Amino acid sequence: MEVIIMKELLEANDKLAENNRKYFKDRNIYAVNLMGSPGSGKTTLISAINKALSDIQIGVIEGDIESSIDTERLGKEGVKSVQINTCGECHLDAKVIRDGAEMLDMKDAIVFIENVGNLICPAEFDLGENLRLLGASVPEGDDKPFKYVPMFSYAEVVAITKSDLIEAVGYDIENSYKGLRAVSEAKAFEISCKTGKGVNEIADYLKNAFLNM
Ligand SMILES: Nc1nc2c(ncn2[C@@H]2O[C@H](COP(=O)(O)OP(=O)(O)OP(=O)(O)O)[C@@H](O)[C@H]2O)c(=O)[nH]1
Ligand SMILES: [Mg+2]
Repeated sequence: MEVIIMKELLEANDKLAENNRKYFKDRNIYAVNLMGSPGSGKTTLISAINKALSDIQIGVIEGDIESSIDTERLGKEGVKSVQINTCGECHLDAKVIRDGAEMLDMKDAIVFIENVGNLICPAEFDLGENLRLLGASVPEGDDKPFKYVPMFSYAEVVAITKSDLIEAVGYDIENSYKGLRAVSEAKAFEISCKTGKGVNEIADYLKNAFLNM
């Protein structure tokens, strides 16, 4: 019985995600579903990309279980953002993304959807995004692609964040690529928002994808 309910729930979500895709297309929005563990550097990455892309409008739909810390932080930097509190839910779904997109009310923009910090559940929910981006931070360990296969295989682009900490935490980057390549052909960027490494590269990648969609 539980299996049937879950299947129905995901099918209903997929229909709403298709509507979202049309909504984003009609408004010339390139939507990026940014997933990753709690504290993997998602908001910091959005902030850095926003600074790198001064000629492109950026909007953010922020998903958190509680609080508006991330939207307040982005607001101070002049980034238009809306906050969704899931009140305990471990992922965002297509319904709340539509509500968030209407609140954000933007067009001709790259819109980041910062998903709830979680390396498991968000990989089951299509939001109608254009791109699934995973922020996988160095302090989490190089073995994560081997252990969280659904998420690493769901992502179309992987940002290896906090690369300035590679030596400090003994991160074996070859091992992380070995795990990633076993399950995915996702494009990978090595990024540090502290030193700026890789920020312009991922920003340009998103800009090109937006301008050529
Ligand atoms: N050393 C280093 N620290 C970073 C980097 N990026 C982010 N951080 C730090 O990592 C911590 C978490 O960053 P956030 O951007 O808030 O992470 P998040 O994924 O948005 O966190 P949640 O929204 O709570 O899941 C903060 O203390 C950041 O300053 C980086 O490139 N290098
Ligand atoms: Mg955040």
